[in-house]
Amino acid sequence: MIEAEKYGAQLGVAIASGSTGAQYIGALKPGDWTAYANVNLTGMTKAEFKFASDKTGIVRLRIGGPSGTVIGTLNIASTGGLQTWKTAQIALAPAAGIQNLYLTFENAAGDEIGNIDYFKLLAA
Ligand SMILES: [Ca+2]
Repeated sequence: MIEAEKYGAQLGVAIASGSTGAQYIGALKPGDWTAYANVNLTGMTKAEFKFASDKTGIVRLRIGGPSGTVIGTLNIASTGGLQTWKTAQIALAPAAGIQNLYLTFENAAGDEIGNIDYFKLLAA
């Protein structure tokens, strides 16, 4: 599991913690990003995200940079609130080896898209 708030670098995001004490990233606006260095993608076919949102939005998982190749896309719909957490799995495009992973965020109106607690890469 990769805690979203344990990034190595970021632009524009904030770390917060909820009533359970779990930390997460928020203030996820279009153009913002987080980076996670040296993640082994060999054999990984899916990713699971834990998130909470009161809006719709898109999270893209990229390799190499904030404009890098997209290997997975999570479409967020409102979970019912910014502390109403859900998990969802997405398919990953094949990408082998140790890579620098980035999360980027999109919302058509330019709004913040919610909060992310963690993501996991899954081999099956
Ligand atoms: Ca977390």
